[in-house]
Amino acid sequence: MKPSLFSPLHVGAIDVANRVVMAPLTRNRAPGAIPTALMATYYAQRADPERGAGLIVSEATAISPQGQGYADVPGLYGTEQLDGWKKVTQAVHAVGGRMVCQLWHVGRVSHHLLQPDNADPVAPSAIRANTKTYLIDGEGKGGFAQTSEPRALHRHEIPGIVHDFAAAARNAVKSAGFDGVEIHGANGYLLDQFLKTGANQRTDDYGGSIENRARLMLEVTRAVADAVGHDRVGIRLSPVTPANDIVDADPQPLFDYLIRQLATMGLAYVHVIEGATGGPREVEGRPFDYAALKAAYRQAGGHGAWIVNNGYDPQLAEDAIASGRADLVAFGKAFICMPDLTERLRRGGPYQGLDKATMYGGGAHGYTDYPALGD
Ligand code: 8OZ
Repeated sequence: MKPSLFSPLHVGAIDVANRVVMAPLTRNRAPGAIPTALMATYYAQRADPERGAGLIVSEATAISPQGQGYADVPGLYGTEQLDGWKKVTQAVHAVGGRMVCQLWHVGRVSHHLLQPDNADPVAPSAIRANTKTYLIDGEGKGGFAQTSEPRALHRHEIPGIVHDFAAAARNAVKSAGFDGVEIHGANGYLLDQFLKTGANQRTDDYGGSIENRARLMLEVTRAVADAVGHDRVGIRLSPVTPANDIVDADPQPLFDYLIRQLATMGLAYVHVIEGATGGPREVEGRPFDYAALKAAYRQAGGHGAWIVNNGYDPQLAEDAIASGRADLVAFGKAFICMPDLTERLRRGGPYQGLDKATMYGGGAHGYTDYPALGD
């Protein structure tokens, strides 16, 4: 029988009850980087697999103070943060949900006001991203600000970045109770910056050739897999997104190499953003063959699940699963405004819309007060 959005699946060591994934969504509601009780409510509302996600990917979570690039995003490096996350995972597990934590280092997409000792953000090269980050002003109100000029990481600092990813992964699974982790390799953040020519002009063994530019992401993935078990690790990629001012001169061979290396690591899943993150599925001037990417992964021995994301409507999602083009589909904005999205997909609606004004920062409004069917 053909699988549907409502079929169960083994995602590495994680058994999921359906193929509907809640995508990672930054919501800026963790003051001091500490997850709150309100966050536990929000995730638990979306975690019952009868009505909600088969798998939740947490909002992007900083692996270290240096990895932070926005106000009020959570972290994974301090005891209070881990205790906060523990309450979230307990609430999710109590309703039968599954949840992985997205491991995040923003690299150059930060502001010195968000960095330890007001230091410059770090990056592969000292090239500023033409993008904005989110700060809290003196009055406690949120606002967007241009990112700061970064400094290039010294060669000797790179093992520390790998170490921070592995330590955060261990914290996530062993202390905070997550079912696994997702490495944030997408959207113009640190690992994507190393990967792509637009941000990486290094002349050492982490820059230049495809092999060199992919080195950090592969080292991080191996270290994280060693820390928590390869079958509890996923990775998120965005081959052609322009998010956060990122670009690569020739993404198809870059991602072909990367995916063939990842295929040897026994990962639980690969999660691919197709097109411009949160925007069009086709990016002008940046064609990309996603079927070839998946074929290369399978050909090189990659057995894990394949998650697709970006602009999926119910029909496109069902077709992706039924055709075998993907094993799971991740929904972002739809899960913000429909906690019971899976139930609505099963019934063919009704669907309700998103209030964009409450996406980043704030409290319960636009967060835990979207009604489910029958509320
Ligand atoms: C929206 C706002 C801030 C951060 C990403 C973590 O794009 C993000 C993000 C999205 O991956």
